Amino acid sequence: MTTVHATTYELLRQQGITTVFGNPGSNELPFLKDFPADFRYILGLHEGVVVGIADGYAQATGAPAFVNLHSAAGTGNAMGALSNAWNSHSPLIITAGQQTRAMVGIEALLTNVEATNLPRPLVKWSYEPASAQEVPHAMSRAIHMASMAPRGPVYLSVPYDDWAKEADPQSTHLLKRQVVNAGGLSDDLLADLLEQLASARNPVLVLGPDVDAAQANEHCVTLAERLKAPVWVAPSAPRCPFPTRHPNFRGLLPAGIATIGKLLEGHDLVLVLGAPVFRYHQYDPGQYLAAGTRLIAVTCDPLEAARAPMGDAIVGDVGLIAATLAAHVPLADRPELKALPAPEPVEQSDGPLRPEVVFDTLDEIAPKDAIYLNESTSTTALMWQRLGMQQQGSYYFAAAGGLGFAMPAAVGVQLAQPERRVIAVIGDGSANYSITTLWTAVQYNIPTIFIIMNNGTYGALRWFAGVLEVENVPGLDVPGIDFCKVAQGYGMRALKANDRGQLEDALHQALALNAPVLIEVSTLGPLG
Ligand code: TZD
Ligand code: CA
Repeated sequence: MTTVHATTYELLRQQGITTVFGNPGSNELPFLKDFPADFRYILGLHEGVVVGIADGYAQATGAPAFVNLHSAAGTGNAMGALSNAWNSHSPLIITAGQQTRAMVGIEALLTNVEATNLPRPLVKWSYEPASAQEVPHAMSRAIHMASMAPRGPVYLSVPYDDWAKEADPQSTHLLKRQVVNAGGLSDDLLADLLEQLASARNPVLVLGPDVDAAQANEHCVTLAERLKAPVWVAPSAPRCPFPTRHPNFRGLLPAGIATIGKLLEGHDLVLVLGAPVFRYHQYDPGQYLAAGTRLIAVTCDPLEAARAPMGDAIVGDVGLIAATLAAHVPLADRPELKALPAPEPVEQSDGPLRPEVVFDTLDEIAPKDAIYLNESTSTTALMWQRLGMQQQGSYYFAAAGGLGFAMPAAVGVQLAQPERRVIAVIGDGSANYSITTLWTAVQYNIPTIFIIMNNGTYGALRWFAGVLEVENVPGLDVPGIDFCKVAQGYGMRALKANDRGQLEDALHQALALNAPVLIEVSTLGPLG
């Protein structure tokens, strides 16, 4: 007889999924039993870390990543990470073990009560098969649901007694199924869009994370060069969709309504590709767009299109549409754009270091194709100004702003892209949400470099307290953590950098090693 276990593993194999990111419990052991030799298991010590690693891996490979969590408690621990994965359209197949069917109704210990409701609303689809025979079919649905546009996390709860049962012989139909999206522009839509672009006097491009996810950065370069249009990155950016040293690049849009409206003033047409319109943050009321500015957004996500407060939207394949526009848009009859001046260098030889110095040092020493993960919240704008990020897939940030993403995601990205070095720039506050990531990086020798920006405080919240004009707020400082000792406790090499010279030395040492390293830098806070 062929078991549900054997059939499901064969399905995963045929669908190209052979890595399991997990943290196991008793409900999951029957699934993990006789773990096939051609599969690999990556153990994370907390479920937020497990989903964070899988999220980084899924984003960097562009393929679905498989996660196995423990029942309700494991799922609950993963919810913060799931909020980021939901917002970044990360194709995650999150499975969780359920109690044995005979004991779900009596709610034995480790029953996942109303399992399918637990991860909502942060999943596209959530399911528990009605019978053991349905498990391979449900897994097949999960894979295709996660992978189809708009991609995103799905959830599957499987009672642990299902794995040993006999599979439906017709499950073999599922093994090699391919389900693909086709979502280019119709001739009419293309003609209309080209006409709008050609007749615009002063168009501007605003690019979002799904450009990078669609591997369409180069198409956007061509499009910007042919339109001779400036390029902004959409606010609260989770990825980098355009080379930051390109002459047309203007920077990261700030995340306020009025500020964006004013910044885009004077442009008669705003073309947004691959971003929600917009992911605002601080409340900055005002005009979404100045009078005389029109906006058209191209997105893979109908929910994004529907909820935008202004402009028209086209729901389709962002990569295909960017490629089509780049190939067809005529060369504009306007002067070429000039690059913005480089930011002023900051002279400082002793510490604590200004964040500008950290980024300038990184930019000078790190490989040009380094991949950056950012969770140093008060220094994001400086990072975008001072780091050259030229290639596809060079930057990742928590798409929902949920901290605890960048450390594990850095490990997932490094696992997906061993040929490029991953550098995670992490605030001392943010580092604590997923600190156990260090253990996984050490145990699997995943050579991510973690740079801890230690200013002793939740700097972004100090800034926000000023924006909101609130005073005497408790809980904003995090003094007294020795990150080198913490890293060493997890078995990781760790270096302290108290001034620029020490940072340079530490970076050279870390880059020479094929192993994970943590560098703790004393930095000045945002208020000096
Ligand atoms: N908890 C979670 C899971 N996500 C969050 N975004 C926050 C809390 C709130 N939060 C921010 O939005 S920024 C921030 C917190 C606590 C401070 C992070 O401090 P840091 O970086 O040391 O990492 P900076 O540069 O000092 O701000
Ligand atoms: Ca900090």
